[in-house]
Amino acid sequence: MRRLALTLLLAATPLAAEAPSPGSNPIIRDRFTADPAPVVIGDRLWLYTGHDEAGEGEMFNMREWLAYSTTDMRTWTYHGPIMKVADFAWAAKDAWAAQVIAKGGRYWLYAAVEHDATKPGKAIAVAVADRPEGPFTDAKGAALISNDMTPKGTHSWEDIDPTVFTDDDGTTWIAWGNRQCYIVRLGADMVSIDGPIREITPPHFEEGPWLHKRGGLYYLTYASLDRATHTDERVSYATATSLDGPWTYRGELTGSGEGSFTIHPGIAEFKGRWYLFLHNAALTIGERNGALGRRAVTVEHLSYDAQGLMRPVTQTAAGVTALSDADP
Ligand code: FUB
Repeated sequence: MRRLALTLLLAATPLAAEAPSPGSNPIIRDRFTADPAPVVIGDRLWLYTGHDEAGEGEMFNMREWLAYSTTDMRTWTYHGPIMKVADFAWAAKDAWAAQVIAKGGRYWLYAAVEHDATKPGKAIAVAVADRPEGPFTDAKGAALISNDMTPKGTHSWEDIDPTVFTDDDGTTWIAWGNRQCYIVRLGADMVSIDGPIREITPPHFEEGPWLHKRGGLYYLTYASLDRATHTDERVSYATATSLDGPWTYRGELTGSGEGSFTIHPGIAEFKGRWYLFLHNAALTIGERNGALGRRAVTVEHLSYDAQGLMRPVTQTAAGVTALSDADP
């Protein structure tokens, strides 16, 4: 009889939810994160993200940038907010997409923010730190790029989403944009531009460009929107044998992020493997569900075919805990 009661009790007890394996997606589950930007520094991969804090009815509420790091792509160390948009005295709000690179023994953060009323519109800020975990401080005391510097643009938020890339000759380039994509060489001081701003907008470009190089090929990967066929962003890319172009459109790399209008690529090679960071809106934290302004960073394996083209990537729950195409 006792045995029957125990069997009935066990049958009626719901199974405890299985804890997700470390490293499965989304990789950060205790806060909403967006716009992932990885960079390898020594034996760690650092990941800089925006912090989504939108309440009900809010589109975005982003006030600071966060940093995480890992040595194994499975377990992530949180380093806290590394900077707030309020630390740029000339900026009004919006800690939007950022990227950090190391150069000259220092760490340079380029970020999209809203400029104050003296130069209305979005702008690109630059900050510097002596360690990857910060503290980062405003390196220029003014915008590096402001809306008046791209007068051909059609809207006030075209100067967002900087990607920075140092070529083999040591020159650093910055590309950015929303609907128009621009590129310019950075000065050796990292806080000025050196040369004319050129427009390089690839097909269906929406925002979130990411520059990287593999072998002799340059890749411009970005959030794309083909308004004729879909309503949420996907990731597309183009390649070139020189940063001067011409860029060859290579089509879509991913579909859309679950529940998310935006998707934002970040690419890194770490310990001999390639990774594609993205975000979606599939995370729920307590009573807060995913939304346009409550996103979650994910990561997938990235691989290339014999021609150097990136193989299509699907956002998965298993993420990098699954075998990659590059695995035997
Ligand atoms: O996170 C705010 C904005 O949404 C970013 O700057 C865009 O790339 C999009 O993800």
